[in-house]
Amino acid sequence: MKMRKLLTTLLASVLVLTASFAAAEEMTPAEKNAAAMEKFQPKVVTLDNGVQVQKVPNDPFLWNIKGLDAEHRGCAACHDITEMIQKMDITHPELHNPYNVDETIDFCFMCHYAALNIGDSMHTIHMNSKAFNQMGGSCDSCHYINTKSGEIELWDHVKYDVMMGITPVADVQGKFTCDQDYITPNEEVFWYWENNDHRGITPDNPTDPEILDNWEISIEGLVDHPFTFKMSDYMDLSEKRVIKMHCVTNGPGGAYAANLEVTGIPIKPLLEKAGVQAEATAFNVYSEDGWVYPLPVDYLKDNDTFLVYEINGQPLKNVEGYPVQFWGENIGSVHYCKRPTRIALEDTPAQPKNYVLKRDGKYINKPNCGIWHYTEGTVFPFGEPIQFEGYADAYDEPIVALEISMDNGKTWSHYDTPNMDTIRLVHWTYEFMPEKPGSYVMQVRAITETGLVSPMAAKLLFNVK
Ligand SMILES: Nc1nc2c(c(=O)[nH]1)N[C@H]1C(S)=C(S)[C@@H](COP(=O)(O)O)O[C@H]1N2
Ligand SMILES: [Mo]
Repeated sequence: MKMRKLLTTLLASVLVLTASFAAAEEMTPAEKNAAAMEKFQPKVVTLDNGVQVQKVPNDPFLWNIKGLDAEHRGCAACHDITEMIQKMDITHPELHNPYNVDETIDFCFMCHYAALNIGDSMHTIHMNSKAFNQMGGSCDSCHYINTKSGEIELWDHVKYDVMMGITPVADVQGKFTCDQDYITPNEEVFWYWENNDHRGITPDNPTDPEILDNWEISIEGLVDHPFTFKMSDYMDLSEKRVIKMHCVTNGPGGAYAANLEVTGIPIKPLLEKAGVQAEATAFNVYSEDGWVYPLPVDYLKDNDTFLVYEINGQPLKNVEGYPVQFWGENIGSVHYCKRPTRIALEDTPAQPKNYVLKRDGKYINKPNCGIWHYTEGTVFPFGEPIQFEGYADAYDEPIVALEISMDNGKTWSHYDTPNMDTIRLVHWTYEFMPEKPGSYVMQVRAITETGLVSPMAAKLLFNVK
């Protein structure tokens, strides 16, 4: 739908351009300038929720529109990534946009950076796409060719470096707060079904209430007394805890992170009853379809684990793994096995697949942080302070500071976040009062105890009018 709209707009502008060029020859320079000033203004769109959005800054030279064609470049010019990947003829896990944060190509890279190189498939798909070719798509649609270095970059990665008309604010000042008490509302909780076969098919399991009570899990393997129990057998042990859930494949600036009050049966007393044998090295929670990410038995010493059946007082939804999901402290949520049927103590190798996604030996998304709620290009009224909000997290490492830049990374204002634990997300707020109307880009990055800095800052373009 978006494609067709873009195509019509493109065709229409080609017609207008042809007509106006003919006329332009007869215009005085002043008339020509006035016509150009009108024609090459960035679009302001009003979304269904009433929010006004302008994705490209105004600039006096009409550079962004005429010189860069900025409105027709980057993934979002044609796609909503969450919708688009479902339309592909190869299945993918369902994605969505909690906290109103759009998916970007950087989410795709999380799975497709090493194997199944996304660059290869993107080139094949676009070059063979009728729509892309009919629209006059080219290398420039997705890329920026850096004429100084000769590098082929991604437009989405460099657009704020090359567009004009962004107001820089050096050493930006604002009112900063941080806490870990924030609870993500249920409707903002992401879900992710990859499944053991990696086909990404979200299952459609029944959610009748009696299924929870009757759900059976066995404790087996290297234990003295293996046994099978029903959830109803141990409901009275239940505890409520606030624990984060952070997907290890959450892209830089992404929104696959939540702080939730969960209710669950602690696993420690069940393991005590079973009697874990000394040879056991791995604590493996298996789903009915075989999904398992082994954890070392030692992990259980310092971290609590739960069979969770409520999130913020609500039963799990089908997509969250109704009736039960395994949760643990200080691990990436790839370990949060949904619909577990077996807890097996084994003597196999085990390492937390916590968080450590590396490209060229470097982290891609640790530490991570995001700016919530505002659509890219949101227009705010001048004269009122803007309330920004988001999260930061580094899986197993505490966040010690956040840094904010509004001059494209030249200066960073530093805000300490003392005494943060790794069991919950860091939630931050920032109140910013723009001194004048214009377009601004806010960048946020997080810093951990060992000095890691977010490899890619979270960014948001906004306008003040
Ligand atoms: N059985 C099963 N459990 C699973 C998965 C899965 O595909 N199948 N996905 C895992 C991943 S990668 C994440 S991030 C979390 C997401 O939990 P949620 O869907 O409840 O948000 O579930 C984990 N548990
Ligand atoms: Mo995940």
